[in-house]
Amino acid sequence: MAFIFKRTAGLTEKPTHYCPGCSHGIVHRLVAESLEELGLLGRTVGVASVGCSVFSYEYFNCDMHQAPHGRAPAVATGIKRVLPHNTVFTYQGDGDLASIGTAEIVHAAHRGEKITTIFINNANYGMTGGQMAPTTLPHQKTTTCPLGRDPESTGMPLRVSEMISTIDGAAFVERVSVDSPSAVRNAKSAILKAFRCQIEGKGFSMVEVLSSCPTNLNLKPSEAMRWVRENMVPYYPLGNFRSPKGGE
Ligand SMILES: Cc1ncc(C[n+]2csc(CCOP(=O)(O)OP(=O)(O)O)c2C)c(N)n1
Ligand code: SF4
Repeated sequence: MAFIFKRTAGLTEKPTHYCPGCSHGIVHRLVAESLEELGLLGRTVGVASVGCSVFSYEYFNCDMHQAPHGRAPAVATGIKRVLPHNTVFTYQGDGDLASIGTAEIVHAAHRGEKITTIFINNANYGMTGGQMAPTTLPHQKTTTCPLGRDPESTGMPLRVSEMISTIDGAAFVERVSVDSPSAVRNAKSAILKAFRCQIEGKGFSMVEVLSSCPTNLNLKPSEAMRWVRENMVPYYPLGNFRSPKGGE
């Protein structure tokens, strides 16, 4: 009988701790499949950050490092400079990357570090109980803005991909979603391109993934996916913001 589905060698057999319907599991699978398909597993170092994905160092089947809050791009920079022939990636949530780690991601991109960042934008701080993040939508209710985010006092949500794509050292920047099968296929394609960009030495690459956090949205998994599609995608347009000159 022909195999139509199998585990990816890019993930360990440890069951993940993510809530049912959380996008972290989907994105882990896409990153792991990409590393496996590109033959990179034996020479990849991933950097886990702080947040719900903190234990990703136990899930990816490659060497992993753990960085303090927001510092993953700085840690990845050191690893890549010491091991330039290895593939190095960071896996960061929006609380981690777009809040305390804003300086790290901006300057890693600015320096053109040849690393890849997988940025999970789920519009809240998932792990610590669903507080407002820089990416929380206007009027979205969270535990720290129970009446809804007020742009008057907190500003508008930060569009990280647009910001990073203005930086010359950023070679590849794309925003994807995982709210439907076709969106998942596009997300995989972007992640493959980002890793290829790194292998070809073209500069910093980042894929932002619009993601669902059903637990803190207080929605069923399917409703949370619809919420991403109907509320996040209009504010955070999907698409490629930057690709290396002369092809991807
Ligand atoms: C230095 C430091 N500051 C704050 C925290 C608390 N903290 C842990 S996880 C987290 C938010 C992470 O949220 P996010 O990056 O959005 O990831 P998610 O959990 O949503 O996947 C915060 C604020 C911490 N652990 N360390
Ligand atoms: S709290 Fe949200 S981000 Fe964290 S594992 Fe649960 S669904 Fe995922």
